[in-house]
Amino acid sequence: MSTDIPKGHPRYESLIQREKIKKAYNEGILADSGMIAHGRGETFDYLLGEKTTETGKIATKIGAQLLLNEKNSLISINGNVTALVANEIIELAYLTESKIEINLFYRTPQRVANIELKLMENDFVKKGLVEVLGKNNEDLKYIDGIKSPRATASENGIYNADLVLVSLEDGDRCEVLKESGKFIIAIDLNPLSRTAQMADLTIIDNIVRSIPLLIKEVINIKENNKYIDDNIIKKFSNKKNLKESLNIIRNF
Ligand code: PTJ
Repeated sequence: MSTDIPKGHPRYESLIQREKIKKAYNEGILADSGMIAHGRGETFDYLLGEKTTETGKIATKIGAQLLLNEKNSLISINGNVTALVANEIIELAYLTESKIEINLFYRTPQRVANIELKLMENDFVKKGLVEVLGKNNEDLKYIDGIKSPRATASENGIYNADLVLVSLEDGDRCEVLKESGKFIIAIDLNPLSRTAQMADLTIIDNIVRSIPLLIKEVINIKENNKYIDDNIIKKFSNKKNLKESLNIIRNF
């Protein structure tokens, strides 16, 4: 059931996200477990004050620079990401010349087709300006270590990418991606999740805020030459970043 949510509602943003999640489920884009994952995210978002933290902002700036630096970068998307930020992800991929890959934990041919259809509504994809991989007609390989449908990877995409941006990812797969030598940027609201802990750079933020902010930072770097200094990148400690995020939650 869809509801008209009044703009003045104190939980407007949160309720709009729920509507998007429900719609994507009804369209066969979201896995049923995607609703549970979203609920877990909501809890952490609440505890983080439902805004991008200072540590989240720094991680995002660095993430933007790394995405621009890396020529072989890939953005992995699943049902939840498609539900919440499909167009924004495509814009980010376009701006950073990254490929997109549909990579599902609960992979079914029907869900892949539904997600592909959704992405095809976007002009960048329609015009072939952003490449979408991981589709049904591809001969997918298995990422070493996980012999299940959720571990499939396109040879020209995740399998051979040097930098992978993952969001709302499963910890096992993040670990395997990391072990295969890739640099992993993760977006996850839970600083304790295995994905957050395994990644090289974790943006602890809601994807609905972090992707638009990544886009803003990428544009800032490209158009205003606001490069992030190498020293800042080298000095960045993901462990410290996660600890600071946990402290924010503790002091809530
Ligand atoms: O579409 P599929 O088949 O690939 O399935 C996707 C889900 C999300 C169901 C699957 O990857 C899964 O079960 O994920 P987990 O293990 O529940 O992990 C999801 C993580 O994302 C949790 O740490 C949540 O806190 C976090 N999260 C949830 N919503 C958001 C979020 N992080 C950022 N932004 C959100 N909006």
